[in-house]
Amino acid sequence: MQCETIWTGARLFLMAESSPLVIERGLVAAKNGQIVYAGSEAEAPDLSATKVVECEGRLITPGLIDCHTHLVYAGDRSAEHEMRRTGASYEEISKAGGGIKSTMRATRMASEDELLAGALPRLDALIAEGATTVEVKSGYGLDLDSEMRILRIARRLGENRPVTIRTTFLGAHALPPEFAGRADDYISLVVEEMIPAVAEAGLADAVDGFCENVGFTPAQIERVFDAAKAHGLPVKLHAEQLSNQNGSALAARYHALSADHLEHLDEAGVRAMAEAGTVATLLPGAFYFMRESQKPPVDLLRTASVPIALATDCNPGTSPLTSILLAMNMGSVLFGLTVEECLAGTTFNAARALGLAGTVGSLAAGQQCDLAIWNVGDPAELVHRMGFNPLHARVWKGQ
Ligand code: DI6
Ligand code: FE
Repeated sequence: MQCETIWTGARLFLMAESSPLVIERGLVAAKNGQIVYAGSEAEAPDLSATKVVECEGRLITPGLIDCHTHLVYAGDRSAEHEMRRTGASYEEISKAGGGIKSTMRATRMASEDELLAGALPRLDALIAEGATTVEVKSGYGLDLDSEMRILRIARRLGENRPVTIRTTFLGAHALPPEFAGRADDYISLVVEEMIPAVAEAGLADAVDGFCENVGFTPAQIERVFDAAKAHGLPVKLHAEQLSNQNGSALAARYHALSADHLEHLDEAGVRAMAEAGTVATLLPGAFYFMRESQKPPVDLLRTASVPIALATDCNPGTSPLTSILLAMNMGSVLFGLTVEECLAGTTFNAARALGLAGTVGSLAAGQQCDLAIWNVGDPAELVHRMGFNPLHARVWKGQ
């Protein structure tokens, strides 16, 4: 078979099934931006290519996937650092004029070009570590125009860089000040105007919400999910981050792609997620940054075979993290995930959390040819080290 590019002499971390497998002396072949073969050189079919890349024993993994970010925002929350250091809580910071609403004010005032210019360096940091697919949420606009603007910029990120961008509408992130004391009315706006407009414009691939005592109630999230469903959009949910609201079970009832954070998830929630096939996306950056102590129930998730994804949650307030490798390290050190779980969490399971299973996230024929080629032999090195980037090369759609 004639291909465009063949990478030879590599160790392959296939992630072809949910159980990973390292192949020594492996080969990946690409044609028309897709993988046509990934596996051992010895068993490869007859292949020729215009370009042959000798990998000299380097490790190839699927391109990494950051399946939960809030990359597009304006403003700076570094002043909150000192408040947090001296013991202020998330709620106290918010009451003092910080928090999501301070980012909302800055974001509403920023132009599209300013927002794009602010988001690109964050995206570039992820790309530099081998990310080939990145999810981007809205949620710092909180009015129709600003939310649409954020989603348009998210799409533009994908036009400006060689990366697959998936957009998520997160209008139900926080209550904007003009709706103070009228959360149900704001949800009506989200449901009756924002979701229809966003869906009509094709600007969102999914709909998310923040189900929390400082966010929205399960009943309000249900209304958001009903509207998403009516417009054919899959849902996901920020759930059980600071308290147990049974948001994950609610998400599971709507066959959510993922429920995210999950520190306060209980056994019933785990069971509901397992039955629905909802991915558990863990966000250790936020856990670390907020110095939380309650860990997500990893053992229960494993026992119930709930797929676990890992992401940066890159946002200006609670997880100013643009390193997917550090998220993997934190997933292992703080939550006890294995190396295989960390890698599955940023490839195969992250793809599922975005509704992209079968398209990206593993090295298998028919998948988009997204590769991360690392200057390491053992996958454990990717998880073990901190603040070191061993990426040798990155391939997106075969290029
Ligand atoms: N959970 C979080 O941790 C972030 N959003 C959310 O729903 C907080 C975002 C912020 O503080 O700006
Ligand atoms: Fe988040």
